[in-house]
Amino acid sequence: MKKQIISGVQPSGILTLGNYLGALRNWVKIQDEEEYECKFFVADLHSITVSQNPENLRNNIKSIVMQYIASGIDPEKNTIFIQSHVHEHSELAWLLNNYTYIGELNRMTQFKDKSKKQENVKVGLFDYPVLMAADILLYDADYVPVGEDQRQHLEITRDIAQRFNSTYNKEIFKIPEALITKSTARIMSLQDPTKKMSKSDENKDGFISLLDPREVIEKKVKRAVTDSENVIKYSDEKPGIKNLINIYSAVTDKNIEEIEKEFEGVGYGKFKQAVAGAIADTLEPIQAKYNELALPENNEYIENICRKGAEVAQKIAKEKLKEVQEAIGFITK
Ligand code: ATP
Ligand code: LTN
Repeated sequence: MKKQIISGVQPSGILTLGNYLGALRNWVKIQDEEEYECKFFVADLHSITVSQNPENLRNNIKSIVMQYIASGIDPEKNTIFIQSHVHEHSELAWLLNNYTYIGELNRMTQFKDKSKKQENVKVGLFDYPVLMAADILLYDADYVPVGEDQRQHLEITRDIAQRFNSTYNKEIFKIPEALITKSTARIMSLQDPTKKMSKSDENKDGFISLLDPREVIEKKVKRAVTDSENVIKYSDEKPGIKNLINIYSAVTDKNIEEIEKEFEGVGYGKFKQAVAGAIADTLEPIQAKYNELALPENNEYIENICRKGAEVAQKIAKEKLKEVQEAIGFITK
């Protein structure tokens, strides 16, 4: 039996370099390992926990699927689907709500951060981690490859699963584990290196998008907030430079010492040019593939992938949901 992997990204915009290095790139690595079976979905149900324009949302959902494939996710090897196409996600989330405490949801830092930005805080935003637990538990996932910001959501998923299992004294749910790659777990904003890089940041200079052209990448990196020391040194006291070194290391596969040596005696200007160039080189092939997938004649190809993916996912999800309903005491059809 292969180890089961599941992960997703919200279609709240174009993926950032943070999403790519923290999540997508690890998915691509995992898909090549024989012992894993992977499912990657577009978390559209999650994205409406903050307001979305319908036209943009529609475009973003398809665009995320294309960005997955352009980043190297092979649709032949993996199941790719759109979350709302498998209604069992919403249904299990409702059931799990009854095994989740308000107190534990209140502790979620993502909720605390995002609710500050909503005038009337939505129930959906509060309930987000329960839907995420449903996404994971439906598929008996062993591992969930995500960035550091999702660790807390994985912990609550484990708690909910354990609570459910012990309520019915039966191993209905597998207890999943987060899979987080330390060096790229938290890529920081270029404008505020104490904050994570995020695709919904209203300051566009804070993030590099997967589809940014080379000139834009150069401009954003040049503007990146650093200190005034002008020395390329990896240190917690220099969060801006530390972040750029982390990014450079991730896109070139060089280690920190090598990088410090490479830029010894060189100022921030030269270093930033090198970082921007290395990022652009990494993103170039992804952008070329994306542009090809975005051609109208490939629309059907993308739709077929999603349709087939939803079928595969739903077969599994349906069975798990039934098991849950029976454990609770519902009469199933
Ligand atoms: P939003 O701004 O809409 O909240 P986001 O950019 O934070 O979105 P998500 O869709 O929430 O992105 O995250 C998708 C995946 O990317 C998750 O696995 C998440 O942990 C990871 N991720 C997001 N931002 C970063 C980051 N700055 N560094 C590393 N990983 C990240
Ligand atoms: N909350 C995640 C997206 C997400 C997810 C999931 C990730 C929704 N459901 C299940 C892994 C497994 C985020 O990145 N914000």
